[in-house]
Amino acid sequence: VNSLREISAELRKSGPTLLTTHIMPDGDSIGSLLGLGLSLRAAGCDVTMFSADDVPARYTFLEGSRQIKTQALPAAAYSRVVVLDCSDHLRIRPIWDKVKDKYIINIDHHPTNDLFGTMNYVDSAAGATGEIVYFLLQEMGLNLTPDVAAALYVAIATDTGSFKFENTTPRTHRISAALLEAGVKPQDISPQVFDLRSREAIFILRAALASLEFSQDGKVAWMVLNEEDMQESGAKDEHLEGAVNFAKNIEGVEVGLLFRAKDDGTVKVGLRSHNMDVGSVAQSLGGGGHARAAGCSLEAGTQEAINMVMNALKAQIKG
Ligand SMILES: [Mn+2]
Repeated sequence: VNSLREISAELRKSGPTLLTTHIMPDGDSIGSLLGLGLSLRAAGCDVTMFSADDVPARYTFLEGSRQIKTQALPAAAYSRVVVLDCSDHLRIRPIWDKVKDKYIINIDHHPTNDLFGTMNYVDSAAGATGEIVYFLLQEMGLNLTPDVAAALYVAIATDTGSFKFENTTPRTHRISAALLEAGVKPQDISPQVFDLRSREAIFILRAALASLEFSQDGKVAWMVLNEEDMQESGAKDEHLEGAVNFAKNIEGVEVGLLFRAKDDGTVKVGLRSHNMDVGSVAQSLGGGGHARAAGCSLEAGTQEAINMVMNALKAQIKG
């Protein structure tokens, strides 16, 4: 891997620079994109910021977010392409064919990063790519404007789950302290980024909670949603984000499940746990994911799907 000094030197060279991030961008990708993009632009660099998918509404309050081009990649003879928060080229597949022969600078914190860049800087100890961008700006001697600081704060606060996940380190907090000194007001950012819910999301959550059931020992809690619930709530799948955690976070519960019956005869299952490896459980059912957050899709009726998952959970406990 390369050093931030080498990357800084490359970014100082002339010629247009494309900055981009992964599909379905999250707070870290948008925050890192804006943090680096606005800084380079202020330093006089010719920069295009691009996201193949639209900027999620909850991040459009960030200054400069409307300067991010979306959908179609603006044509230009880019001298280099900086890819942020992206573990492999499939995560930028809409533009990969157009950029694969360019000089690619890959900046990321995913331990699974496959070093697809010409230059690579991957620090899996960083809680967010935003932390790396912070050090890159320092290396380049660029000032933290309040707008840049807000973008990097969003990057770090979202990827660390509001500083709650195990990737939150003393360094994370030291960087955040510097961002607050540069003008970030957490009370202005958190309501927008973390607390705001659409009506659709609340309506579908109400339907999910109304369906809540528990296993006999109380350690598994599950909720069921069907197409009718989705239509009545006006909800799309994106509005289900986080709903399954309401089952997981109930006192005494170890595993929370959300069953979403679709009209095509499949049931999408979300699995969340405190300690149990539900990734293996999902895998045994043809799905996958992480140890404490996983999913699978079953061709079954709802009750059959519930039985299948309960049996797979029992098998995991025995095994
Ligand atoms: Mn990230």
